Amino acid sequence: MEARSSSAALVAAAVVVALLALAPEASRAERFIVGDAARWTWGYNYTDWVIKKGPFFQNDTLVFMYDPPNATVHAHSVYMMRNAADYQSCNLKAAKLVAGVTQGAGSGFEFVLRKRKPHYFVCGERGGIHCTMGQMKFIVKPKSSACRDD
Ligand SMILES: *[C@@H]1O[C@H](CO)[C@@H](O)[C@H](O)[C@H]1NC(C)=O
Ligand SMILES: *[C@@H]1O[C@H](CO)[C@@H](O)[C@H](O)[C@H]1NC(C)=O
Ligand SMILES: *[C@@H]1O[C@H](CO)[C@@H](O)[C@H](O)[C@H]1NC(C)=O
Ligand SMILES: [Cu+2]
Repeated sequence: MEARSSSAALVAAAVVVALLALAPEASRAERFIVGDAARWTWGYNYTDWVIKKGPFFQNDTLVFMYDPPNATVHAHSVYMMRNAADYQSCNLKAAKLVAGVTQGAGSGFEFVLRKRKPHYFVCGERGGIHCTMGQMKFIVKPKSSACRDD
């Protein structure tokens, strides 16, 4: 009797484990506020943030939060650099606008990491000075969500 109920419990536990393993990948995607409490702003080390928060996986969401500019608040934006060289030098000439100066307001601007390629994010304000001097830049290369082990 004792043995039978404990083996029933084992079977039940195995079923739960099997169901968890079958859970769709998408439901495990995570959502990250870029910079956490600092949000998207001048002078925060986003390279360090990426190291601490990573790894990132395909379909995870990055949320960029920043206030729209006014007399006292400086403008920020989000651009994607085309390659590592442009990222290193903060050369915005071929950069693609991802979110304009007002799009980080409220609950923020969401970017889903759909592709497993390096994403070179920078702030494009002041002709690249927010990128060069303000450290508003980071690289994320999402891993396959099949590799998520949590
Ligand atoms: C990512 O999300 C899309 C849309 O929800 C889905 O079709 C795709 O299978 C997902 N990819 C992965 C690797 O989870
Ligand atoms: C930002 O963080 C990275 C990674 O921890 C570090 O290598 C770099 O020196 C930091 N930058 C500054 C300006 O402190
Ligand atoms: C500028 O925006 C900030 C943040 O949204 C707000 O707290 C502040 O009151 C605004 N200042 C002016 C002068 O509108
Ligand atoms: Cu900026």
